[in-house]
Amino acid sequence: MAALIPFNDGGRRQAETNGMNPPDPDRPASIDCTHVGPVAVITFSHPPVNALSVGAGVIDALADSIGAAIADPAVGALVVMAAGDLFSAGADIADFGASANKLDRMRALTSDLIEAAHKPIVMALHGMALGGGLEFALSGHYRICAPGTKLGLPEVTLGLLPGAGGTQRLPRLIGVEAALQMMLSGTPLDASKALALGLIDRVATGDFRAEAAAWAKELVAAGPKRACDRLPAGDPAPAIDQARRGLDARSLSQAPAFIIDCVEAACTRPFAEGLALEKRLFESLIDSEASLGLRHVFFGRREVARIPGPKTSAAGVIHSVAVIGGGLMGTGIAIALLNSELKVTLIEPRAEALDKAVATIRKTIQRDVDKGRLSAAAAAHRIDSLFPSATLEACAAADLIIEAVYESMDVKRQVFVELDRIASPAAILASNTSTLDLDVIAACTRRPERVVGLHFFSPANIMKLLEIVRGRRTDPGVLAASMAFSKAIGKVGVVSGACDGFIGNRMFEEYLRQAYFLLEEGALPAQIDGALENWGMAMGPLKVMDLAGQDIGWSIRKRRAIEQPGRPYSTIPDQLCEMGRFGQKTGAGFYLYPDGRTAREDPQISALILAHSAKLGITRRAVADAQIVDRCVLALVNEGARIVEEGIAYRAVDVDMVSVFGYGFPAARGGPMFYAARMGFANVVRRIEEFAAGRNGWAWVPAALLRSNP
Ligand code: 3H9
Repeated sequence: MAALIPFNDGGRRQAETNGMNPPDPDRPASIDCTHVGPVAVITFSHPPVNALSVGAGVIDALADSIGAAIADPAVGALVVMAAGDLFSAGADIADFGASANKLDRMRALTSDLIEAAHKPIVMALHGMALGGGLEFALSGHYRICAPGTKLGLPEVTLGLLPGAGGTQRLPRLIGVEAALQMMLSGTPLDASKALALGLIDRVATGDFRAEAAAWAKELVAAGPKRACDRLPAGDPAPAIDQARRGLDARSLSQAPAFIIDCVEAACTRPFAEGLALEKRLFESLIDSEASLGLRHVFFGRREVARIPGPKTSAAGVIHSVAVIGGGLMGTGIAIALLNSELKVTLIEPRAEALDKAVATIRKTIQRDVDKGRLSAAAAAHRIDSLFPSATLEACAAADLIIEAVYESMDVKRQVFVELDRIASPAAILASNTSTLDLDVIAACTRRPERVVGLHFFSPANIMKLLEIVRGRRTDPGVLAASMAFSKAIGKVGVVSGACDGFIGNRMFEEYLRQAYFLLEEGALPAQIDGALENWGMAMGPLKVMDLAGQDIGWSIRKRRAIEQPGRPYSTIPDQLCEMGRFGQKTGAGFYLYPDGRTAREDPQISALILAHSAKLGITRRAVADAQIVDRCVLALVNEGARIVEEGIAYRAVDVDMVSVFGYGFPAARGGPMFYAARMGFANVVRRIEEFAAGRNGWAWVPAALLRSNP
């Protein structure tokens, strides 16, 4: 039986090496030192992203090499640079299981060796300098960049703060406001902006490596220049106050607040004290639930791209795509593909619907131009890459065909019979179905091995998740090509076996079932949504259904009543639908939407719910927010475990990534399976057994996998 791995460390075993990320023989770290006249040029390499790993020996090797060059009387200046495509993606995240003082080696390298050196040290950056990589560069006395280099401190996205001097050096270099902006957003700057702010000293005009060495030679006489010698310029109070006011009270991570504390210390306390505070707060964050969850998601989204089994090469590269269906879904998919610079043929037989789809696509692309996110030339190129057509024949040359027509087996069958006739033999035929049996769809063709499900989430140009559904006969090469396609269009692809609802909707159904039962027992919509939103869900379940359209759930429940008569739902949402309250699109659902978007509680719905409880003979009780969270979230957990148990998901992490990237589950909680692991599987089972003894306890049979994991 599969294991529910509690912490995903990117596939590496932390325990064996006292928490440090061990050297990986496939990704050897190396260091090289050459001399150009009086300049020692030190080049480090640690594929694939030059992570500054303590466990893999990168930090010690850098310290040895830099230390030796500083001590060498023949050396007048040093240049530090990296091999490969980028300078460094930062500290090695897989090192973070280590005891805190191991990371001190990185702090010693930057502060005690590099910054304190009596010879000038030039950091020569290219590609990207992120996190600890940028902090390492900031400890150098001078910085030169290749054009286009990105510089950023994205630690906040991992629930951390820059912990190797970044919070102290950055405000001194670029000022408090810009430093806060950079560290609180985590968004990198490009080289020209970095130059304007004073983060770097030069942008190379030619070969940055040669220019760095030549510059270092000139700097021999100038000697080192240190950022830590002065306090940040100007009055820091307004920027710090503004940043504090901007903190999100609902954030599960303390990192943003701690970053502000560190910057305040940089402005008011001696450098060494600021560094000490930064280290203490970094260490308190590293074991925080939010950072553990966010790091799980960091590795998890990469882990799900690895399809278990023998390594298979992708069955073709996808250059051109045809999308069939110009409805909401087809239009969104077309925009997502155009945004990824693909050629898209959009096929819609109804002229009016096709015109509407093309107009929406143009409008959406233009909005990016208006907001300054896209140049007019790039927008024109995207529009030119769209080929609208009314006939299916137009998909004959496409590498990938995505069917996004009405969710009816009869309609889809007809489309796939035609596609089989028209599409090139090398094409991949994909269905965007969210519920129908992919094997039945594939069986309509003479090439079921080339049929796959590509389940986009609405709006397809925004939502990150792509469920890649493998039918019984889907070729592994087609799955591999679909995964590569998913990465190419910037989605998080997760493979799901074929079953009703796949991974995400299957879990969501159990979650909703509990939300509706809680309405019958004593809660009202705003309490349920509020409890789950305060816990971190992007949107409460009842608001989600109002947004998606109550009629969608209604048709599924009608089908379920026939398929699963022993698993009833509350009839409250059906009563809403009978009143024509389909959610936002009709201005009313569980809530009223006077402006079409903002939910307002409706006393009529409260009365309806109370009357419904009375009709069922239920004495309504006060339901605690914590119980709402437990019931709804553990419903996700239990169904998720069952999905892993049945092999629908390869691993627990697949369930987590579907929930985080498709259903608004808080990334800082890692995903339902990660959350369950943190709670302890035995505690999860105990809670489920308590629910099983309560009202509608039939819905609570603990998944065997939960019981089998300690
Ligand atoms: C930090 O620096 C803390 C310090 O302030 C304090 C220290 C005291 N560590 O993303 P990709 C792996 S916190 C370990 O697929 P891309 C990644 O898992 C760090 N591993 O490539 C993957 O492994 P695999 C702050 C890392 O081209 C492989 O490298 N820095 C790290 O799509 C390829 O990665 C960040 O938050 C790492 N730091 O994107 C930046 N980074 O092949 C994190 C990557 O086994 N990194 N890996 O699946 C990134 O944002 C992206 O990797 C990057 C490249 C944009 C650089």
